[in-house]
Amino acid sequence: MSKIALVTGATSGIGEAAARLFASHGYRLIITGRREDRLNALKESLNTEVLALVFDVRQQQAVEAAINGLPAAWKDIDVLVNNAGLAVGLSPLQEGVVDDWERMIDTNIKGLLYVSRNVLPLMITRKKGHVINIGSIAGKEVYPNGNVYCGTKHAVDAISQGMRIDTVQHGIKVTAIHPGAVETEFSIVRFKGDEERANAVYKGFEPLTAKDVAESIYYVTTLPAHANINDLVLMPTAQASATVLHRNG
Ligand code: NDP
Ligand code: 8X3
Repeated sequence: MSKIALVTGATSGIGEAAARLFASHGYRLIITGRREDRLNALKESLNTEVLALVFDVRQQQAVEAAINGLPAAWKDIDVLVNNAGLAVGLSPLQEGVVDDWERMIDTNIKGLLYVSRNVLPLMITRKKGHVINIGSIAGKEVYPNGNVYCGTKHAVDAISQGMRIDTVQHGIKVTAIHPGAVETEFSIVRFKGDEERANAVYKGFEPLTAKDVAESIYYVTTLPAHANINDLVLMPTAQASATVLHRNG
């Protein structure tokens, strides 16, 4: 029986690329997100068995119902990619929009926790499984106006460490992958649909693509059973830190 990967936030960007890559390597896929039309289109385009689950990771009961309701043939999840996440806004803390903060905290921290809380017991029963949490360079450094987004990604870093400690006795692997700038819908979401502002983020240098990150996600699953990459920071060559970018022109 082929392995199963569950990818949250598979309707776009890194999650979609990861789903495509795992499918190309023969995995069966559980893909999740809120946009049902995109999930269905992705499902149709993948040459493997796919289960599409529409839920908002912020809704604890919906997450629990989706995972508990998995058909028996889909419960043996080998790889969980906790990818669903977002930044909303970029402003000084003292001018921050509380609703933006709540969206980031509820999605990036609580959503990741809800999904993990429901999937980990399934892995522990089988004494194997690999959880890959998508953090960010924003979880390693704090940059101006990044305050709450950086806070949520620092939390992903800490939660990944805690998850590794708590599940090591059960043979579970936990990897955190922290990308720098990746050109996806991320900045369009951050700037609330302002495409000009979003495009400016990636001007003058070559950012990572979603596929670049997907390849790292897949790579960490290919190590032998006794070896694990705990933490991986993946940057564009032109990016030295959260704030130091070498731009042409
Ligand atoms: P995209 O905006 O392209 O994709 C985000 C994905 O997250 C979408 O599939 C979206 O699905 C899903 N998502 C967002 N909110 C929710 C929610 N409440 N419930 C369920 N799914 C949700 O961005 P990226 O691919 O770039 O982002 C993926 C991850 O990578 C995020 O965690 C992000 O923080 C992180 N990251 C991104 C970087 C970048 O520069 N792009 C760099 C470092 C980390 P839908 O809207 O259909 O629900
Ligand atoms: C996304 C990268 O630098 O915009 O996590 O925070 S950054």
